[in-house]
Amino acid sequence: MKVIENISYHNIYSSTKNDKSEVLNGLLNRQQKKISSKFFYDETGSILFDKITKLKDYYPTQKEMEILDDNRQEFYDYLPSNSSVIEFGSGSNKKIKRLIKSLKKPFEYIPIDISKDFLFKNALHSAKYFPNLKVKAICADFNQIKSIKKLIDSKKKKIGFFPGSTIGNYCPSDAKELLQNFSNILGPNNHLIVGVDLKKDKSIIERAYNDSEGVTELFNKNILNGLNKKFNTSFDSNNFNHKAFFNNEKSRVEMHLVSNKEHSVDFINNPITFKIGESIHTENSYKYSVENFKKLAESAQMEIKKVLKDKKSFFGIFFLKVTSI
Ligand code: SAH
Ligand code: AVI
Repeated sequence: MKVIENISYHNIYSSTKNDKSEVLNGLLNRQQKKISSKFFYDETGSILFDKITKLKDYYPTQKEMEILDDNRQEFYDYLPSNSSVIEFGSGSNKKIKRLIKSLKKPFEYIPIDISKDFLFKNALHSAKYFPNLKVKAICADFNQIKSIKKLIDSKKKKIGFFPGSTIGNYCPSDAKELLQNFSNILGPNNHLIVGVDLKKDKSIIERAYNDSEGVTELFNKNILNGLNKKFNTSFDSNNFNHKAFFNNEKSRVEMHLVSNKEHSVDFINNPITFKIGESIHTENSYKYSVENFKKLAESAQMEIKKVLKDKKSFFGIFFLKVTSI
């Protein structure tokens, strides 16, 4: 078997104890139960998300790829050569392939993701696809800034890449903090390229989260299977229905799991009780106007250099620059 020499693997994600209290806190004694959307991403969750990205109804991936394909020269001209390319929440490697091909002599590729097996598999794929590029795969939670920084050469020029509108899964105040954390990892004068799903007709958005093939429903319910594996609980996803709708006032899609019967689930000796119709809020997906996203980036002390959109203005890729940290 051929040994692949241009890849290294780093697993610094180890926060099961914090995860346990975070999940428990979200489910116990709350009017609106909630689970953080980061718990979607065990290996099955990552595979299901990847299936979502190929659905006709899920426009964000198609539109972001269209922007990457139609603007290769913009990326080539604007972004510096010989940089470390750091991808936050890398998932599958179809977007990074396009970005790397548009860059001048990238120095190395550093995908960072919480979903270890999926990350390592895709990083290996990237290392084989780009045999002259160093690949350093880091399994971590975005908030592990100090440990992530230790693995990255501070002297290199850096291009951060945060595609997929994963920024939309954070409420605006957390999104601001996340941008500041990324600025801290990247350092002053470096670049961050962020994919952002834009505001549009509600029916188009709602269809993307209620797809006709039912993959989003499986993805939503799989969060419970993930908890069962991680914490040895016995949630039964058949006791819940998928619900996703656009909340106009907050400009976000909300995903919920709605209990279809009265029942109780034991979570490490804490009974979590559900009434019929009671929901667990599993995800927010904020949709921004270009102006509102610019304001958010400015509030995180980032400079907005350029915004690229697809032909229908469904999706935007924002070129940001770190000013101070
Ligand atoms: N960038 C890809 C995948 C988006 S899905 C795309 O555009 O298609 C969101 C990705 O972020 C998943 O791969 C998930 O595992 C990762 N992720 C979510 N929360 C995270 C966190 N807190 N820390 C690190 N990675 C996270
Ligand atoms: C990863 N993230 C940006 C996706 C989104 O659209 O908010 C996750 C997703 N949830 C349901 N479908 C896709």
